[in-house]
Amino acid sequence: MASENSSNNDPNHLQRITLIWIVVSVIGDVLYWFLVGPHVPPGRMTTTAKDNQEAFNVLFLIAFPVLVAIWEYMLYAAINWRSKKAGVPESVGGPKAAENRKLQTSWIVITTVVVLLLAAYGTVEVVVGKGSGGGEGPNPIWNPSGAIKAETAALAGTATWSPNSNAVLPVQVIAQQWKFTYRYPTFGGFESPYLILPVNTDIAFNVTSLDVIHSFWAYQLEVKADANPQQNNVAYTKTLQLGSFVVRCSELCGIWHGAMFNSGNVVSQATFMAWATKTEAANAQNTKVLPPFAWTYTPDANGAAGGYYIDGTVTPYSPSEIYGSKQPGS
Ligand SMILES: [Cu+2]
Repeated sequence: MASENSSNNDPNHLQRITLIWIVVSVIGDVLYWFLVGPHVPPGRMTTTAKDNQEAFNVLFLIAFPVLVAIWEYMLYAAINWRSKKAGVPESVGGPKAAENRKLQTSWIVITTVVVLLLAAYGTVEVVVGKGSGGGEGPNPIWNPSGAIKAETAALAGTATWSPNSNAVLPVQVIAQQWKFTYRYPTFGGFESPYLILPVNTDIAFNVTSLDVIHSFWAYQLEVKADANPQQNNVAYTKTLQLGSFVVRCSELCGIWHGAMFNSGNVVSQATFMAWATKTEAANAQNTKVLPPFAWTYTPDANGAAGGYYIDGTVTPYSPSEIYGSKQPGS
């Protein structure tokens, strides 16, 4: 601070700093919102991705003025109040700063309000975003309408989905060392190594694991849910745009964890329908030897516990495990 007797001739620093701060913050925020905001990852392929992008952009709008305030003050102080200029040997905080009630109160009030508003905003985003693409466990609190009905029907084997039906599409994500498999209960429960989804559709991901803990992370869909053995972890999103996306395992799960990824596509509802019905028919023989659709599966290599293969006996191996045996139903 300048010395007491010269303070009357000083320009009004606070006013000057405030003015610069407002101009730089507004210009920066406007440029960001229109030029950068729409391109921020993970894009807008799903409702959760779009919400995520918007939330990030709102946080940036709030954070940028704070950043500007700190940088600007440092720069302003270095230029105007460095010791040489002020004629003091070294810069020290004066009584003006230490006893400034107004400044201290404003600081506490402003930072408290910002933090509380962000907490409220984050909570609202989770609720409105139906869990925001995160795994909500086996009994999700926030559901898209019709989701519970679709999941109950999926388990009963009576779930259907067709274009323009507005029905929720349940998709099971089965993780194992070191791959993801996707099961479609509305199409006879066939399994696919590719995640194909129809556009403009609510998707209910039912994520589970056959062995260790994995995590299903479909980056461009903004869906991330832990895959735990014997658990059905549900996550929702709604597809909005056509395109391809990448799925990665995001939980260290063994030596080939880094290679545990695959990809998928959001396609038109008609294309999805054609793919699903064709794959259902092509896979019918294989689907028969799979365990019936369930929320979780017990890997049971020899079938002795009756969990994994439909051998229906207590013989050590199911027919499909005996080399050269006929496939059931063939
Ligand atoms: Cu994994």
